[in-house]
Amino acid sequence: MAEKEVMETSEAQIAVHWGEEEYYHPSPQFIAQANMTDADIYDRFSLDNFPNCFKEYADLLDWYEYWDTILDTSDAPCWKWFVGGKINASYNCVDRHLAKHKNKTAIHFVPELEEEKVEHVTYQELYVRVNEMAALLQDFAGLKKGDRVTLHLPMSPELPITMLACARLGVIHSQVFGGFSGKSCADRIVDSGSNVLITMDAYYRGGKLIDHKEKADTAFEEAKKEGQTVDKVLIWQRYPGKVSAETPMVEGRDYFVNDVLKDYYGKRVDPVPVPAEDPLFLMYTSGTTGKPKGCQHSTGGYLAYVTGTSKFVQDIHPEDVYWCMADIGWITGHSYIVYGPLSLGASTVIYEGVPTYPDAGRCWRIAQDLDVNIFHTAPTAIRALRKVGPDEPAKYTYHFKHMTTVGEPIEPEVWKWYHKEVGKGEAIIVDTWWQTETGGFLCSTLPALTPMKPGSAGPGMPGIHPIIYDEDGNELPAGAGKAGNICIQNPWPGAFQTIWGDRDRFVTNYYERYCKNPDSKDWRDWPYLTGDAATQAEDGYYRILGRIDDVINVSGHRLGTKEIESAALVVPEVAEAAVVPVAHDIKGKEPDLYVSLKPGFEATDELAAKVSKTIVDEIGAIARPRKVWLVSDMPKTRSGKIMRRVLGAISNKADVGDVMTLANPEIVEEITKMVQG
Ligand code: 6R9
Repeated sequence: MAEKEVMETSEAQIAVHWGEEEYYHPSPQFIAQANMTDADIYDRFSLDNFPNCFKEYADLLDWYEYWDTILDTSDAPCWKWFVGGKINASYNCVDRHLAKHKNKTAIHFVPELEEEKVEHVTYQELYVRVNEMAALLQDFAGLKKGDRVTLHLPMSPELPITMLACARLGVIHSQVFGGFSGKSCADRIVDSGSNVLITMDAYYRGGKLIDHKEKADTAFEEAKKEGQTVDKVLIWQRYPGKVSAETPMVEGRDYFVNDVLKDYYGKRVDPVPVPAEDPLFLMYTSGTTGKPKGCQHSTGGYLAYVTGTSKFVQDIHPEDVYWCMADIGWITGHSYIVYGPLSLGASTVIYEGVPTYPDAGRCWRIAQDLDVNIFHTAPTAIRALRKVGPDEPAKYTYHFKHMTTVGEPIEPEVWKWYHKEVGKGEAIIVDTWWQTETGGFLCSTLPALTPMKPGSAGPGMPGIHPIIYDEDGNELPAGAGKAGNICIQNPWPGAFQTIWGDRDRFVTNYYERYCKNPDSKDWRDWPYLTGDAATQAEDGYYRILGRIDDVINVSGHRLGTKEIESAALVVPEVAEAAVVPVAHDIKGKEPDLYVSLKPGFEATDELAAKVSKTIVDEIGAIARPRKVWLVSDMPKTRSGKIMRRVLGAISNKADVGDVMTLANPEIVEEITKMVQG
C-alpha cells in the first residue's frame, strides 16, 4: 500500500483532538516517600551522558559476572547491552529477596469467583514452586538453555511460576494471551519452534468456566499441519474433573503438571547464569502484515530497564501492594506485573477475571481487602468502570498513592474521573506510553518530579530522547505542537533485540524509514520508528495521537488490520475484505469489517455471522468485528486499490471527502446508506 494511503487510513486520522490542559501536582506526602526526587536525573540521563547513564539501572540487579561494555553497536541496529555480564532473571525476582523478605507475599492471587479463596504466595513459597517447576521442565520436559517453550496460560499464579521456572534455566518463554484462539497459539508455536506447550485445564471469565485445554488440541493439530510437532502438552489442572472429561487427555502427549510435579517436590535447581544478551522471552505482537512478529527481549537489558522504571515511575517500594490489572499475556503484564515488581521484592496482585464481575464494585473491594496502594490499568477499563459504577469507588476504604494509565490515549475527562473518584484526589497518575517492542516506558512523567497533564503522556523518560519527523523526514522543531511520526533517537536497554528469526523485517519495519546511513555502526544514525503519531507541546510533553500504520488499538490491545482481513479471507465465499477502525466509547476503537463476495454468493445474515465466527476462531474474541458489512463492491481507486479511508469515514460518520476520482464513486452512497441508515 502506498505510504500516503497508510496515513489516510490510520487511527491517528480519527484521533480525538483535545486542547491543552492544566497541570496537576503531587502532594507533599507523596513526594516525601517517593523513590525518585532528584531533579538532576534528567541531566544525568541526557544524550551527553548516553549510554553510561544506564549503569544506574543495571546496578539495581545482582550479577554473577559484572558486564564490561555498556553498549555494543557493532551489529547495528541490533544493539547489545551490558556485554560480558552474566545474570539470571529468576534469581533476581525470587532468590535474592529471601534473606530479608521470605515470609512476605510475592503474589496475591484473586480468583474471579468471590467464593474461591484468595491465594497469598510468599517469596519462600514462590522459590519452592519455581524450583520444582524448573526441575520438571528440565528433567521431564527435557528443556535446556536457549530452547523455546510456548505458554498459553490464563491469569493465575502458575503463569509467573512457569515464566520464572523457564528463566531459571535460560529457557525462552513465549506466552500467548489466554484469550487467543488455538489457531493463534499454533502460529506462535510454529514461528518460535516450540516442542512443548504449557497450558491449563480451565479458568473463569465473566462467571463462566472456560474449557481452555480444548484450545491446546487445536493448537497441536494446526502446528502439526505446519510441520511443527509438539511432543508434550503440560496442563496445569485447576478444576480437576470439571472439563477434562469433555476434552480427553492424549496418551503419551498430555500430562497434568500437578501429577508430574509430585516427583519433583523438594527439588532445587541452581539458576543458570546467562549472558546479559541471551533472550529472556518472546512476545508476539501485531504489525502491518498478517503475520505476528515475535519481539525478542534480552535478559540483562530488559530486566534492568523494567526494574528501574518500576522503581522510579511506578514508585514501588518493597512494602507496597501493587496491582496492575493488565493480562500477563501482554507486555504490560510481563514487565509490570511479573518482572519489574518481583525484581523489586514487592507484592504483586494477579486478578483472574473481568473488572466488573460480579458487580461494578469488584475492583475497589479487591483494593480494600488487599490494601492495594498502587493501581495500574488502561483507559478502556477506566471508561468501563466509570460507565457502570461512577460512584462505586467512594463506597470502599482503600487509598491509592499512585495510579497508572497505559495502552491508549486517555481523554482528559476520563483522566479527571480517574483522578477524583478512583484516586480520591490523593493519588498521582502517570500516563505511560510504550510498546511491546520497547520493553518498558518511553514517555511518562516522573511522579514526584514532573507535574501531570491530563491527556499527555509527558516528557521522554530519563535516557529516552524522542524526536518527531514529518512525512519527508524533516525534524519538527521541539515543542512545535505539530503532528508527525514519533521516533526515539537513541537505543535503551529495554528495547527488543530483533524479531525472532527475521532480522530483515526488524530492520525494515523499525529502522529503515529514517535511517541516516544504513552502513553506519553509530546509534545516532538509526532513529527507532514507533509507528505512532504524536505532537510535542511547548512544555516538552508528548501527546500520542494513535497509530500511523495498519494497526488498530482495541481496548488497549494491538490488532493488525491485515491479520483480521486474512482471517476473513479464510471463508470460501469471501472475495475481498477491508478492516477500518471505528471509534467506540469504552474500547477506544473497534474493527469494522467490509466484505465483498465472490460471484454467485448471496449476502445473508448467516454468512456475515460465519465471517465473524471465523475471525474469532482464527484470532480470538478480541478481534471480533463490530459489524460485518457485506457490500456489493469496495470503493476503489482507478488502479484497483481499496479506499479504506472512505470506508473509515463512513463507519465513523465522518466526511468522506472527494470521491469523484474513484473508479466506482456510486458505491460510496450505497455503502453509506447501508451503514448509516
Ligand atoms: C504497552 C502497550 C503499543 C501501542 C503504542 C500506542 C498505544 C500505548 C499509550 C498508547 C497513548 C499511551 N499506546 N500506551 N497511546 N498513550 N499511554 O500498550 O504495548 O500493546 O504493544 O501497544 O499502544 O499506539 O504504539 P502494545
